[in-house]
Amino acid sequence: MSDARTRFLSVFPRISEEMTAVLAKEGMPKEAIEWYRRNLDYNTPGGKLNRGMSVVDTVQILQGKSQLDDKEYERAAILGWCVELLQAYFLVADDMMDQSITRRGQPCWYRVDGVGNIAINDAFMLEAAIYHLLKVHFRDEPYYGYLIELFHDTTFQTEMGQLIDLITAPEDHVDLSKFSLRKHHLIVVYKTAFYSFYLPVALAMRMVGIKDEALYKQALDILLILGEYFQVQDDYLDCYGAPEVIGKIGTDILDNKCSWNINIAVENATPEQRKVLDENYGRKDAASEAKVKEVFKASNIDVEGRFKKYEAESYKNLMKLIETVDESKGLKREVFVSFLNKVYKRTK
Ligand code: GPP
Ligand code: MG
Ligand code: MG
Ligand code: MG
Repeated sequence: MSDARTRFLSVFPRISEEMTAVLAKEGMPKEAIEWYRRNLDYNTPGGKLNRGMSVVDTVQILQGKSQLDDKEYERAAILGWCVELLQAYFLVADDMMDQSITRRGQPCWYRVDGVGNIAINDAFMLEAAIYHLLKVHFRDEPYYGYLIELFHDTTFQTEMGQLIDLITAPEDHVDLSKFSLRKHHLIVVYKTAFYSFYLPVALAMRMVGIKDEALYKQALDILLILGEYFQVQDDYLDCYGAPEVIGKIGTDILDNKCSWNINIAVENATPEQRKVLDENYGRKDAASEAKVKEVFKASNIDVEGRFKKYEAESYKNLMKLIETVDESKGLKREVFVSFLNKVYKRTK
């Protein structure tokens, strides 16, 4: 495990302690305290931690330091863990909505024995931890209001994205003519890019005291493109990633999702291939799913090949865009390069 990951993970037990102590102080019974601890531990720290660690990395880059001292590190890491708590909150809920089976190599939380619909409340309690931690650790900072606003705004944007993701994928009615790469673009920017890419960097920018609103706009413009690229990878891996590597079993074809793969297939399909897609996409059975995957493989469609091309082009375009950042204003190109390199050609 990398040193950076170990150091970031070492802050989590304190967060889990601090949050369960809140329930103890409120006089909650032991079962409730233990339930919350298990919820926090099961759902928060098991992922790649890219989002959370990017808060720390960005603070470090913007301050021009090779290492943050312990106090500075802890504060940046707490903000990073707030982003990971937001992610945990979304994933617990998303897995119920997508009827997913596994997440991070273990059963989705709602599928754990005895959890079920309680997972809805557990998701809310993961979100509540964010605002408690912000209050305890940042209330006296002049930028406290900005932190709260960033979490509220990006949460709302993500929920809008999740809404269009879900209503574009009705369970009882498959209509591929409703899909398009334009619609896909809107879905992925809202459901993923704001909270996964803009939020961590903007939090770090507030923390180091950047005030120039134009710099936030410039960061947003780059990070939304990076976030779109990341969600296209997620869509691609849903079909082509190895479940034991990505830690989850893909459900996009069964769920009738407006994913990148199906849009590429629809754009390039012959009428015969289109008929196969129309008859098999979004059906809840493995045989139909296999037929869709076969069409994805056809040489005129070649989702895999087109993805590799898209990936290489995205990297080139993003690097070009990053080069336009004028470092004399207080932003650093390295913030974006470092984030891009964390996700480029990822397999999980
Ligand atoms: C990723 O979609 C988007 C989210 C996890 C945001 C969920 C938002 C909510 C408001 C609950 P996805 O379903 O493709 O992710 P995955 O492939 O990891 O299930
Ligand atoms: Mg989803
Ligand atoms: Mg999902
Ligand atoms: Mg997905």
